[in-house]
Amino acid sequence: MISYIAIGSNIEDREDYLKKVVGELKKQSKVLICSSLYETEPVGYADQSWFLNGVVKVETHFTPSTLLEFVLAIEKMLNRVRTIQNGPRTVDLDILFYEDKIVQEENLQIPHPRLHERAFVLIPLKEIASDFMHPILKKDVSTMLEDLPKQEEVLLYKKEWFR
Ligand code: PH2
Ligand code: MG
Ligand code: MG
Repeated sequence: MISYIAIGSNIEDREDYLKKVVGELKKQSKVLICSSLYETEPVGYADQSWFLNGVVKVETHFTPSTLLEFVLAIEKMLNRVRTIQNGPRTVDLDILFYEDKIVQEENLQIPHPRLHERAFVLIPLKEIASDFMHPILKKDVSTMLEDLPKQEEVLLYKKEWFR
């Protein structure tokens, strides 16, 4: 099954944390493509450092709930401490899509409920999946980005960062 996962970090060494994330993902899934990394203005809780964000496309045999356990285990392994909601984090992994499946459970919503509001997700996602259709909104990624009224700053940081 194909899944798109958003990755982010705003505690140094951000790039190194994201490389470690991809290394961990590779242990139990096939990482098909990584987007470029972008330097992004914090959204929500503003009094924190800028993030590095990207999106990876993986092929997995996990079910959605097992994939969630797997990404939470990676966050835990890389020392994510949850204090302030939306606050600084070593690594954050958010499942954006899982095939065109819709999951509405208390601890897991797929598609990610805020992905269409976030330029820091849509810009890297567009690089690797511009035509992918949101199964609820029925819009592809390019259209969701065009329809975004206000975009936070998202600056290209590095193209080839992981092979
Ligand atoms: N993640 C959040 C809240 N705000 N802002 C940016 N720029 N990048 C993020 O990954 C991010 C955020 C919640 O997970
Ligand atoms: Mg997040
Ligand atoms: Mg998260």
